[in-house]
Amino acid sequence: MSPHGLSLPEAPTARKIIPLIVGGPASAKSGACSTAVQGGCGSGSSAGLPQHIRDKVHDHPCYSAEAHHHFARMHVAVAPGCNIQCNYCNRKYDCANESRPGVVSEKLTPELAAKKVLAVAARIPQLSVVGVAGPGDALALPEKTFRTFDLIKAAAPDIRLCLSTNGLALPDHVERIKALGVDHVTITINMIDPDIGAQIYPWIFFDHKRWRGVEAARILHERQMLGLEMLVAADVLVKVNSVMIPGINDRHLAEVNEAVKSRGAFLHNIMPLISDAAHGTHFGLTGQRGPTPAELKALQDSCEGEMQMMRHCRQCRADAVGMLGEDRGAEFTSHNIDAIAAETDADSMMEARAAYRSFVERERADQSAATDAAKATVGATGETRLVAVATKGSGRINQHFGHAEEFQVYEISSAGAKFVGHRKVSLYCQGGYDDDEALPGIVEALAGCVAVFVAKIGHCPRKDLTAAGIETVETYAHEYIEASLIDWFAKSMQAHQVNAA
Ligand code: CLF
Ligand code: SF4
Repeated sequence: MSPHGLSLPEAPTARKIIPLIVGGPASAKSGACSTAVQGGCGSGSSAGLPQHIRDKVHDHPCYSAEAHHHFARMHVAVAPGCNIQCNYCNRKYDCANESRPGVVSEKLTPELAAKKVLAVAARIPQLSVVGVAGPGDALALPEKTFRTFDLIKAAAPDIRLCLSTNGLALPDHVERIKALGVDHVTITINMIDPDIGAQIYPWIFFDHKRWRGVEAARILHERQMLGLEMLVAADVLVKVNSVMIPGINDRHLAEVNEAVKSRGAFLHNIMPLISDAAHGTHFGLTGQRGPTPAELKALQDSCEGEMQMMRHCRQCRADAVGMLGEDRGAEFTSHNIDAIAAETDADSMMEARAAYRSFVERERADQSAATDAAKATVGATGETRLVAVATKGSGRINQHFGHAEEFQVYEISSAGAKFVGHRKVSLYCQGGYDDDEALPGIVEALAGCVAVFVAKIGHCPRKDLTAAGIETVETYAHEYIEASLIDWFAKSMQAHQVNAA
C-alpha cells in the first residue's frame, strides 16, 4: 500500500528479462527508432512528440495507448438529445451489459454529474479524464454539457475534460470549448463524400429544419471539416472516430484519413460497426455486418503513416466508468453518489491522485528502460509474431487466463512490441468452476495469435490452446508486457536460427 492508502501494483522481485544477442550487434538492429515508427501516442509511447502535446496526452487513456494501462476515464451522461440520426444508433435501447456508444442506464443533471465525478474520484484514484459522450450529442443541447464542465472544473481542477460530438453544431461552440479548458475533442467522421454519407445518415436537424439524403450529408460534412479546422487553430487536440461499415465506407475511410490528417487531426480511431438486430438499429435490422478483426486491422495498418492510429478503443457506453475495458458504472448510482461524495474530502482526493501519478511516472520510466534493454537484444529480422496478453492493467502480464474478459493483442517484430488491438472473450473461470463450453470461443477469438501470455493457466485450456497451435506462456507472470514479449521474441528467433542451422 502507498502512504496514501492506494493499492499499487507490486514491482517484480527480480527482473527476468535477460539480454540475448540474436543476429548481430544492437547497432545493426532495425528497431532503433521503433517508437517513432509505431506512432507516438495512439499506438505506443509519447516519446518523440512536442512537449506541449506530450503533456496533453500523457495521462489521457484514449489519446495514449501507454496511458491506458494506468489511467481511467469516466463519462457523465448529461446530453440526451441528438441533432442527427446515424443508422447504427438506437438510444432507446438500454442494457447494463451492453457496451457501445449511445447507451446509458441513468441520465444525469449537471449537478448530479459533478457529484458523481467526486464520488468516482474518491474510489478510483486512476481517474484522469471526464468526458461527455452522450447518450446523444454533447453539443446538441450544449448548455448542459458546458454547465457540467464548469462544475467539474471547480470541484476537481486536476481532472481533464473531454468531449465527443458528431460535429454538426461544433463550429458554433469552439470558442466556449477553448475557454472552458477542454483540451480534447473527438469528432465522429464517417465520410467526406455526401453520397456515402447519405447511406449512413437518414437525416440531420440544422438551422431549424430537417434535412435528408445527400444534402443532409453535405451539410454535416462541411460542418465537421469547419469544426475540425477551428479546433486545430485553437490548439485543441482533435481525435477523429470513424465507424467502419463494410460495403459502405470501408474503402472510403482511407480518404477520410487523408482529409482529417491534412487538416491537423491528431489521432484517428477507426472502430468496427457494432450491428445486432436485437439493438433495433437500422443497420442491425437490415443485416449490415461489421468488419472482422482482420479487416479492421488491415485498414488501420493501411492508414498508419504520419498520423497516429488509435487501436485500443473499447467503444464505451456513454456512462462508462473505470479503466478502458472495464465498466464500474454500476457502483455509482444516483442513490449512492450523494453518500460517497459527502464522505469525500476533495483536497485529500486530489493528493491521492497526485501520489498515484508520481507512482505511475516511476513505473513508466522503469518499463521504458526494460523495453529498451529488451530491444537491444533483438537482431534484424523480417519476422513478425502476433500474440495475446492477459492483463488487469499497469502494463504487466498479471491476469489468470480464466479471469480474462479480453486479451490484448501485440505484434512483435525487431522494431518492438506494438499494441494492435484487443479480443473480447467469455469468462472461462466462473468462480467455483471452469466453463469448458467457453473454451472453443476463446480459442477462436485468439485466431492468428501464436502465443498467449498469462499469469497462470490450468491444464485443460493449455491443452486446447496447444492443440490449436497457440503456445501458452507463464514464464513472464507479473512482468512488464512489452519487455517480456520482446524477450520471448528474441529467444524464439534464436531457437529458429539454431533449428535452421
Ligand atoms: Fe471518453 Fe472519448 Fe474522451 Fe475517451 S472514450 S469522450 S476520448 S474520455 Fe476512448 Fe471510449 Fe473509445 Fe471514446 S475508449 S469510445 S475513444
Ligand atoms: Fe446516436 Fe451519436 Fe449518431 Fe446521435 S450522433 S444518432 S447519439 S451515434
